Order: sequence, then C-alpha cells, then structure tokens
Amino acid sequence: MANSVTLTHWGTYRPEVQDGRLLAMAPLAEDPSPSPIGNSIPGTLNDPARIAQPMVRAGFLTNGAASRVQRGSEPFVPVSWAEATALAARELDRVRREHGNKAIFGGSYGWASAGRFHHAQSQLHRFLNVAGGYTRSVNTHSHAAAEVLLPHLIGNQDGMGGRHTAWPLIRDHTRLFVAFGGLPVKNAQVSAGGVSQHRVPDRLRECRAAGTDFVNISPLGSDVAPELGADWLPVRPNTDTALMLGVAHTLEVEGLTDRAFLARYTTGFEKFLPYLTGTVDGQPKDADWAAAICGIEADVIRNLARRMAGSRTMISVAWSLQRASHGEQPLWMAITLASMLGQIGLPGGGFGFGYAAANRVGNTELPFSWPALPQFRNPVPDFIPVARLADMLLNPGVPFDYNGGRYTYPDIRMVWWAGGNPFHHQQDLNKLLTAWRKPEVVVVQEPWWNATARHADIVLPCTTTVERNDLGIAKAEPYLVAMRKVVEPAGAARDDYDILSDIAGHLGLREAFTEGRDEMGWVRHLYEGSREAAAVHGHALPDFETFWKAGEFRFENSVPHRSLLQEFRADPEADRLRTPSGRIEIFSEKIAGFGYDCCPGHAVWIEPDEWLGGVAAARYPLHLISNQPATRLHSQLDNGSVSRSSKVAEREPASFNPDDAKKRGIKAGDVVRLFNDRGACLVGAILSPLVAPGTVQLATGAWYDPVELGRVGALDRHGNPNVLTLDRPTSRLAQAPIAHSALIEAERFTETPPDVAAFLPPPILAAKDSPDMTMEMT
Ligand SMILES: Nc1nc2c(c(=O)[nH]1)N[C@H]1C(S)=C(S)[C@@H](COP(=O)(O)OP(=O)(O)OC[C@H]3O[C@@H](n4cnc5c(=O)[nH]c(N)nc54)[C@H](O)[C@@H]3O)O[C@H]1N2
Ligand SMILES: Nc1nc2c(c(=O)[nH]1)N[C@H]1C(S)=C(S)[C@@H](COP(=O)(O)OP(=O)(O)OC[C@H]3O[C@@H](n4cnc5c(=O)[nH]c(N)nc54)[C@H](O)[C@@H]3O)O[C@H]1N2
Ligand SMILES: [Mo]
Repeated sequence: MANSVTLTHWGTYRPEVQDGRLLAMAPLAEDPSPSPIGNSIPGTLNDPARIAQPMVRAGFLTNGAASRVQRGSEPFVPVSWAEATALAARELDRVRREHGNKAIFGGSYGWASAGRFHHAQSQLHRFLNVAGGYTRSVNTHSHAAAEVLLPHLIGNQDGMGGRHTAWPLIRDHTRLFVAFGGLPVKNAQVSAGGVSQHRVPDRLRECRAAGTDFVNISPLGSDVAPELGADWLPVRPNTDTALMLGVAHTLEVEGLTDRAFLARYTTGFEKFLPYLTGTVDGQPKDADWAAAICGIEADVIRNLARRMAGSRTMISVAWSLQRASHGEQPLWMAITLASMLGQIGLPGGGFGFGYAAANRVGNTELPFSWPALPQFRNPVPDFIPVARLADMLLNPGVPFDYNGGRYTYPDIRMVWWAGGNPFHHQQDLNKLLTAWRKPEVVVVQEPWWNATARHADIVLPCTTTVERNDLGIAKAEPYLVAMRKVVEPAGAARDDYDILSDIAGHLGLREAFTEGRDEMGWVRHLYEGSREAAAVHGHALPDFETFWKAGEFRFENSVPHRSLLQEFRADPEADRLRTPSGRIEIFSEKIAGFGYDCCPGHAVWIEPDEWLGGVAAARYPLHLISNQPATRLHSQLDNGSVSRSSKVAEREPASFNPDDAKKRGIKAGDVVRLFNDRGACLVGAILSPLVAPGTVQLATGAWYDPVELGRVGALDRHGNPNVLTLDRPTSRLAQAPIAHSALIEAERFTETPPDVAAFLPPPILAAKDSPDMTMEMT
C-alpha cells in the first residue's frame, strides 16, 4: 500500500510513523503554502490533556441532577465503557420519558474534524434522531447574520458561502480591491472539510503582480500581507457601515451613482436615498458625518469613493464584520454600495464576503455535493439560533424572534455535545457558566480535557482523525483521500461511532443506528455514493479497492471561472433572483414588514451595543478584536506545539498599540489583565504599531482556565477572550453572535501570575476514593 495520507481542516499531510508512534506530519509536496498547524498533532495524541478513559463527575455519581451546581468544580471518577454508555443511555431514556425529546439539546455546534464518516455532529444527530429527536440549532457562528440576511437581498447565500467571483478574474480585471476587514491569509489556512492545496497567498501575489491595488480597512494593519502594498485605513471597530454610507453619499452628490444599473437590477433605492441624503432625519450621511464616527478623515473617504467609481472595484467584506453588533448592516450597505457602483456581475467587480476567510473562497468549486452520513428525520421542530445557547438554558418558555417568526425557548434537561467547544466559542463564558448549571445532565464526547469536557457529567473520550479510518474529501477541491488509520487510539478512546452504537444498543436501537455496517462498511458505502455523484458530472472515480490502496485520488476540475451574479447581469428577466422582486433588494418590504427597529427595511447606521464612540467607552476605552488564531483552528490543538510556541509569558498573546500600552505602563512580554464587567483574563503583551489606537487584539481559542473551578466570574489565567465578549444578538432578524463588539480595559498584572493549568487534566479520583456507584440499568 502507498503511504497513508490524512486530511484535516487545515491541510493534507503524510504521517510519518515509527514503531506505532506518530513522529511527524509531512505536508503534501504539491501544496504551495502548507500550514504548520499539522505539526501540533503528533505531540498532542498522548499528552496529559488527553482523556484516558470514560469519566463521570463525582457528585453526579452519588447525587445525579441534584448536584448540578457543582458541575465544572468537581473531580471526576474513572468508569468502564460499559458503565459509561449504560449511564448515558439511562439518562437519555429518563429525560425523553419524563420531558419529551425536545428537552434534549443536541445542537452540538462545532468544527469537529474533517472526514466524511467520523464527522462528530453527523454521528450525534443521526443517533439522536434514531432515539426520537432533539432540539437543534440553526446557522453558524461564522456567518449567521449573513445566512439570514442575504436570501432577502439576493435570493441565496452566494457570495458568502461559495460561488464568489474567482481569483483569476480578480487578477485579470479588478484594479481596486477594497477589503473591509482585510484579507488575513492566516485564516486561509483552513477550509471546513479539508484543504489539499493552499492557494490564497499565491493568488494574492498574482493579483498584485497584475496591478491590483489593495485597500485594507481594518483596525489591524496586519490584516493584509505587507507584500500587497495595501493602503491601511484604520477604521474604528464596528463603524464600517458609517464609512460605507460616507462613500455612498459622495458617489451620490458627485454624480457617480450608476442609475441605469439601479433601475434595471435593483429595487428600493428611492426608499434608501432620503436616508442617505438626510431628508428623513435631517442628517446627511456625508463624508464628514462618517468621519466623526469611523475615525477616517472625510477627504480620505471622498477620495476612496472617487477611486472606487473610477476603476473596476471589488468590495470585499470579511465575515468578522457581521459577527458584530448589527452585523447585518455592513453587508447590506456593501451590497447597496456595490449596486450604486453598478459593477455587480462584471468580471472582477461587485462584492464578495469572506475572501481569505477560508481557502475555498474564490476558488472555483465543483458543482455537486458529496454524500454525507444520512441523518434520518428529526421529529422535534424546536430550534434556537446557534448563539442563543445561554439564553435558551436560562429562559425556558420565553419567546424569541427570528427572521420574521416568533418561537419559544424549550426547557432543556439534557445537553449532549460532540465535536464542538462551547466553553471556547460562546460569547460571555460567565453567563454560559450560570446557564450551564440548569440542565440535569451534560454528556460530552471529546478527545481532550478542554473546558467543555471539564463542565460535563459524563465524559466519553473519543478518537482523533489519525486513529481511525475515514473518507476524506477536500470539499471544494477535486481531491479524495483514503484516511487510513495511522496509529492505535490513545488510552481507552473509542470512535464516536462505536460509542454511539453501544449507547443505541442499550436503548434497543443498535441496528437502526448502524444499519449493520461497521466503520469500513460505512467508508466504502460513502465512497460508492461519491462515485455516483462524480459520475453524474462525467468524472470516473476508481473502484473502492483501487482507491483505498492508492491512498488518494485527484481529478481535473474543469469548471469555468465565473463572476458572482454574472448570469443575472446578462439577463435579469430570465435569471431573476429568488427575492420577492426578483432583483437585488436595496429596500426589503419583507424585512420592513417584520417591524424590527434593530433591522429596518434598508441599510442603516445603528450604534453598536459597545463601541469606542459610545458612553461605555469612558469606563472601558479599548475595543477588543477577538479574531481567528494563526496557530490553531479555534481551540483545536491549543495544546499543540505550534500554538504553545506562540504564547507569551505562558498565556495567549494580546497585541496593543504602543501608545495604549505606554499609557498603562505595559511592556512587551508583561502579563496583562484584560477586564470589563463581564469577566477578566490574563494575557501576554505584544506591542505593535499595526494595531490601531484604542483596539486590542486577542485571538479566540485559548482554553478557558479559571483560577477557581466553577466560580462565575473567576479570573481566566490563560486568555480566552470570551470571558469578556458580549452575548447579545446582532438583531431580532438573525439573532447572530457579536463576538467582535466588546469594550475592555487593560492593566499590568503586578501580582505573581498564577501558573496556567489549561493543559493538565482536572482532579481525578482514584477508584478507591470513588463514591459508591449505583448504576443498575432500568
Ligand atoms: N470571541 C470570539 N469567539 C468566537 C469567534 C470569534 O471570532 N471571536 N468565532 C466563532 C466561530 S466563527 C466559530 S466557527 C466558533 C468555533 O467553535 P468550535 O467549532 O466549537 O471550536 P473548535 O475548537 O473547532 O471545537 C471543536 C471541538 O471538537 C473536538 N473534536 C475534534 N475532532 C473530534 C471528533 O472526531 N469527535 C469529537 N467528539 N470531538 C472532536 C475538538 O477537540 C474541539 O474541542 O467559535 C466562535 N467563537
Ligand atoms: N488559522 C485559522 N484560520 C481560520 C480559523 C481559525 O480558527 N484559524 N477559523 C475559520 C473560521 S471558522 C472562520 S468563520 C473564518 C473567519 O473569518 P473572519 O471572520 O474574517 O476572521 P477574523 O479573524 O475573526 O476577522 C478578520 C479580521 O477582521 C478585522 N475586524 C474585526 N472587526 C472589524 C470591524 O469592525 N471592522 C473592520 N473593518 N475589520 C474588523 C480584524 O482585524 C480581523 O483580523 O476564519 C477561518 N479561518
Ligand atoms: Mo467560523
């Protein structure tokens, strides 16, 4: 057999194994910009943070749900797999009998691992559906606001989730690339489902060589690579909508608006215009007005407008902008602005959301979807928008709005998580900690003792990618990988599939869940489905044995490059958009009809919940940018060598503008306490003139590590920004998370800094100290 190949969200590697141990992950030779993140894998497989065997929280064993306020603060007791799976089955059965399946929250949001079969959420959702269903979550943390808003404006999520104008067309046609939120290539290391070739750094260099000018509109000068020679406009965080309005106003008063485009392809400009010019509220949204809000000089805004009208311009908006208070608005305003410029559908013109946010964006994708593990049907209709997790747990029976509908938070008794880390990803972790005490039982499947596993009652340790067989498809690329098992599972870890099969077995549902297939039976089954999907489009994949032996298969992607909305531009009657008007909706009657003051019928500037221009800035004068980490995927592999080598004074690095640091007596390498009314954490200081004054950058994903376990408000000694962020929705329309809207203060930490314990296991009782186990099955 050929050497094994392994697919991860951040790249494809050839594992190097000796005597059954994984030594290294060598990148593919044909990957032009491999990600170093893979180097973290070998050292983490058997590290102290790995969960060695199934565990139950001590108080849960003796007192069950009555002990739930101790969740997160108690030691664990090792149990056998038979005990752990029986206990999980018994609890699920109890909850569904006493409260119905809607009392089980199985949303389980998270990125898990690449691989079509062992995808943790697919496994869990299939299992819970077999067991009668669960309350689910909708939309993503990545771009929830866009997912809800864009269908109203352009009829679907094109230009955000895929089908962007392709890089080669940008290279050949775009002369001005205006990047709100920059083009951080650190983010292009990853793509959900896997990457084989990291193309974005080369694509950007090609654009530059072909003469594309870049403008980086971001609080961080580092958001566009220095070699692209971008102009940096250090916008005040969360004020891009005002800046765009200033640009739009300039276009309008200088006669640069493309009226013919607006008339043919859009609806509602006449309802937006009085807002822009100020006839409705007496305030023209001119460049001077915008400058006072966004901190970019009025002349710079006017010049930008003229440059945009004078060249083929791509308006690019990072997903981060909509992960902020009123995050719908910068997207709607970008589409409005692009409509006024009239270049939508032309090669290299118009708009696109998320360039460089993932490797796949702007790379032409295959026109078909690959098979996934079938989920069956979920008979429970209840759901929450993904970020409303804590609100749901805290407010059973309370109504909430979402996209024109009115729904009710269910009363959750059981939470089950596999493949996500809410104690990293959720905003306002202290609020989550309070909310997390409400359910009667929490089950977590996880390879490592991250904070979510520590806050569980029943901990089911699972395998990682290299410890099992799977089918890997780099989703956006014509590349299939035989992800053959590389090493034996660490400790007693088992595949999510085997864990859930056993639990299904206790419930009399094994056959329904497994359909009689084992791991390789499923891998083969999914591969056969892939062959069929590819054959429909004229691609012949080899038979399974040939593929599995070869280790990988790559075919030609001959899909032509296209521009976003090019068909609509060519013929707006034949290619009507799936909006009520069939056109781009600068004004949406539908959204206006919902009556949300937080998201009216056209793009508007609304003050963010927290921002540097608001009253709260007097107490908390720094805006926290908690962006994606360069050295890991969210919290994944924070325990690995690549992430750990980036830490400063043992902690997650936070970057400060040198003036802000000086005012506070902070020097590079100092331990600094970041705080606000919601929480506090310790970070290691970096000083950089590329951080705009008034902002602090602290990446997400450092494992939450409170000095006192389970205490709400305890200092996090490791630097997880979500002890500081705000858990409020973007608006009643999308109910999306607002991670990028939080004000803080910083001070040098003068006490002896506590040692970081994030990567050590929690207290574990030896079997002899364990409380009596009363675990008979019903
Ligand atoms: N402040 C702030 N917060 C944010 C963001 C931000 O910008 N700022 N960004 C948000 C965004 S965009 C996202 S997508 C979320 C990401 O949030 P998550 O997707 O929850 O983060 P991950 O760290 O990827 O968590 C995946 C977990 O799955 C585990 N895992 C991996 N493979 C397997 C497996 O095979 N089986 C099981 N059972 N578990 C597995 C990993 O060990 C890890 O703990 O964070 C959000 N949170
Ligand atoms: N290496 C790595 N890559 C990743 C991930 C990872 O964890 N690690 N996560 C992946 C995931 S799940 C996602 S969703 C994408 C996310 O992709 P994005 O949402 O684009 O990523 P962020 O890094 O949060 O933000 C990008 C930049 O936006 C800027 N920014 C923040 N707020 C504002 C603002 O108000 N105005 C302006 N103009 N700029 C602002 C910040 O300076 C930040 O560096 O990244 C993906 N890529
Ligand atoms: Mo994301």
